[in-house]
Amino acid sequence: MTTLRLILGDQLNPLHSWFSEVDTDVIYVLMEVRQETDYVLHHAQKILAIFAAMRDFAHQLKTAGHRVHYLAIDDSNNRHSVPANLDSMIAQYKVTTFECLAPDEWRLDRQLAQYAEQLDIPCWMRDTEHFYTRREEAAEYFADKKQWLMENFYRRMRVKHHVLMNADETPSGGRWNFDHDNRKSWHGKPSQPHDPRIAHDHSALWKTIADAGVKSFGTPCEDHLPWPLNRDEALMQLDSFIEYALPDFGDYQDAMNTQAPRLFHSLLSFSLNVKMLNPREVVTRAERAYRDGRASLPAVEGFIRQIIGWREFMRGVYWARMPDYRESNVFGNTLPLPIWFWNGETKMRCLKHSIGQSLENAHAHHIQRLMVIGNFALIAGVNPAEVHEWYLGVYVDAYEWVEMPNVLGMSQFADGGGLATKPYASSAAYIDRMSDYCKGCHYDRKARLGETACPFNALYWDFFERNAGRLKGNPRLAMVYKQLDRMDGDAKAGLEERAGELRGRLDEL
Ligand code: FAD
Ligand code: DLZ
Ligand code: SF4
Repeated sequence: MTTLRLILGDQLNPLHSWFSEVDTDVIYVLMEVRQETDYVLHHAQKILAIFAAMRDFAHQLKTAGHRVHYLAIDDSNNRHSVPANLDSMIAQYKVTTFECLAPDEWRLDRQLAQYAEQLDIPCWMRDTEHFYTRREEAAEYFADKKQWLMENFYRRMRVKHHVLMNADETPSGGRWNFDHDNRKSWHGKPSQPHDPRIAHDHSALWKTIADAGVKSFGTPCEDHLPWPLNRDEALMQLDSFIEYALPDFGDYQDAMNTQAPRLFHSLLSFSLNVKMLNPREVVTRAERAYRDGRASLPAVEGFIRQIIGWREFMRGVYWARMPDYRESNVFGNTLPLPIWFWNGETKMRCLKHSIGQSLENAHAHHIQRLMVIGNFALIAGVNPAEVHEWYLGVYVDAYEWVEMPNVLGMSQFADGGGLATKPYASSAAYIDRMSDYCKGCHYDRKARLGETACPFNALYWDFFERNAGRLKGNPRLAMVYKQLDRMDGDAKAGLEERAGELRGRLDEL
């Protein structure tokens, strides 16, 4: 009797119950396949980090005594599709049972379910033992509610999992949410903590990937790959975050600065999403820092909300809405993604920095993703499917279950408000308040019209004017439409003309 157990590249959890005992009748398989490298154009660091982490994981399993079959990208027996490789292995090892861990992506979930259906041996799909919630849990919670509000879901999670709660079921500090205290811009103090990540030399692996013909973009950083490649490294990074960055996380959560790409963010999304870290241990350590007086409640609450709130909520949205979700485009946007998304060469300093940093580091923090890059694509009217593919490829932490609701729902409002109560659109004023981008920019942040007027300004007003039919009745946008209604006809016509001219030449901005 032989069992084959498949481990995907984002299922690298050494604490999974599968591994609690060694069974020589069980073979674990990991595979580097073109099916997964090529379904979207990926950032080089994303491919490199996943392969290096998969190899490290396979090595750890072998060291612990497990039987492992690792199919490398250049293995001559590699058929480069998950089902084809499984077929080969089932035949080779005379497998009598097939098991996998529930994939987090709809595409693979379907593929493995269909594969299992046609096998004539028993098949089991196991839980990854990673998330707080089941796939359907958010949908069950919102079944009888008018709108999916993250805040309601988050409060329920706090109570259910007893996170930052008092014994009498009231929230610690008497408040659920400290968001309003967490909006400072950053001017150099306190200093950005040092980057806790270890640099790895993976030049040889990078050469193998390139020689295999895998296409990618962005800087590979093959001789100093900075992403944690196993649980020990991820835990070191977590410790460093809790000690040096968490205390200031809340205050500067929304800040952006050309001199500080990391600010006080954790850089833990890769370790979490490939499951080296469990969200529970991250939340427990953050809460402990508050209880021990090492970090304030607004900082810790702000951080924990991202994990038990946004992260689990987005996953619930994904499973509730797929597969139709990927077609979302309520504004009917059709413009192609500007060319500078691939090279960062734009005169708009905010985008040059945010996209440049994404291409260099395979990472940008939340407000850069939302209020600079996503905001521009939204108000310019770029096709959301193209925006989604770019985000899915560029970030080291991008997996469809978390990326798609963030991009199509939160950032592009392409689902018509399924999860955001209003579009995250802003003019230059917001970007200027939260960053140092506008100083030194080719464009004038205050001007709306004229050759050097900041493109965000005319595009912002034009976005609301163009989409008034859909958005004007939204009470959260009453102020915006009041201002638009107060504008005289000439002012509106000027903005429309300027926006039309900008939308006609996005590549040149
Ligand atoms: P921190 O700021 O330190 O936050 C801590 C953790 O909270 C993160 O590691 C992450 O696990 C979680 N988190 C924070 N915000 C969110 C959120 N909105 N949704 C889900 N989890 C969240 N996150 C991804 O993990 N993968 C993605 O592909 C992704 N795409 C995004 C696309 C857009 C348009 C936007 C606006 C956000 C996206 N996010 C995504 C959320 C967020 O930007 C990243 O999780 C964060 O920047 C990762 O860096 P960090 O670990 O330093 O995060
Ligand atoms: C993202 C990715 C890449 C680039 N390559 C592989 C791979 O070769 N083998 C693999 O098992 N996983 C890879 N991954 C991660 C998968 O795409 C991920 O497991 C799915 O997106 C499911 O969430
Ligand atoms: Fe961006 Fe406009 Fe500011 Fe330039 S002026 S950095 S384009 S918001």
